[in-house]
Amino acid sequence: MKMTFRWYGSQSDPIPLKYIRQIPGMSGLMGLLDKPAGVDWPEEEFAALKKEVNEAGLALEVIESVNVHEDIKTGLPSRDEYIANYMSTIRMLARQGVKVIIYNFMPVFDWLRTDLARVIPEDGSNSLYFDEKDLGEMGPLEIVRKTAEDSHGFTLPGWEPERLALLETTLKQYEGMTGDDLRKNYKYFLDAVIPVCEEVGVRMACHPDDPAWPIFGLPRIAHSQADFDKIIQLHDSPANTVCLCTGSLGSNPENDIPATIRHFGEMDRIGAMHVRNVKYLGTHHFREAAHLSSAGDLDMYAIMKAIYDTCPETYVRPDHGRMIWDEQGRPGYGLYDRALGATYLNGLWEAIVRENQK
Ligand SMILES: [Mn+2]
Repeated sequence: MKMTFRWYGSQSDPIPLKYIRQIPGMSGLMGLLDKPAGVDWPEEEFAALKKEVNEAGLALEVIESVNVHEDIKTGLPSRDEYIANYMSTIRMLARQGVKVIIYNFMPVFDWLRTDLARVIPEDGSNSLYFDEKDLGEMGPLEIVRKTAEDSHGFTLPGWEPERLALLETTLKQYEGMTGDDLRKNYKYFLDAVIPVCEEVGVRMACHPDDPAWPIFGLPRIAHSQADFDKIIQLHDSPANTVCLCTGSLGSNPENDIPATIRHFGEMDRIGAMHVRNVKYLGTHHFREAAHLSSAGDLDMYAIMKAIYDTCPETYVRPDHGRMIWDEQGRPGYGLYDRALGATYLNGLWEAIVRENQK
């Protein structure tokens, strides 16, 4: 297990790399370059980022959100150009030592919350929150406006302004599209990029829908074990893997997270793990919780044990944290609670390793 931390680059992340390095057991980043979907990433820029990260004593082997252009998802003729850029970016990242690319194939919205700072009454901290009842009263455009207002000026991953500017047009393109239509376009994409990944030694890792059910009538095809079985079968290869995000899949109590980790771990189809906890408040109603098992509804020990048993070499990062100790930062991506999360997960890991060495 390689413990990593998501970081947004020195231009847009208030957390210095030095602080991340000082979290015990931290070995690297899941990093992100601030590039619009569809762009061929310039190598000089990435090389500079890698140098900065390595000089801070951290590895940069996992890149998140090399975003897939909506034209690829909707199957427009312009997709070929964007796919060519994507393949070129894969080759560039491989040259720079990247092993895993996390992405998603969700229409329009990567993830959705109805409140980015809901106070947790028990301790006065706050966290991301979702209640479908609140969403019912807001259309997609309204929720986008609200999320932008509530994000303290930070660009949130998946909510990049250039994507959202085209929201109305993009939503129209998905009208009438079924899950099977989307999977057809997905297969076209994977058939192009997975052979490149095999050639250069990179794994693509698809992130689940969040929350783990359909929203706004959009086709969503990545929110259960059965969905990911289909995704893997679209182009069966060790390079076509899952970024198993426990909090995203776990937003739906019907998903048995440890069992799903074991299922894909045993197949060697887990490229990376996002590990966090959620607290169920009702049907399609939850908030994010501290990582500790007793703070939410996921069994974090069983999750770490499933990783230990089936994919012990994978990359793990703590995921969204609460805002605690009056920290002001990007919602979900403050320093303190994610550092506590990493430390807790490392503690579980040490105990599991020691128990199993007996
Ligand atoms: Mn995640």
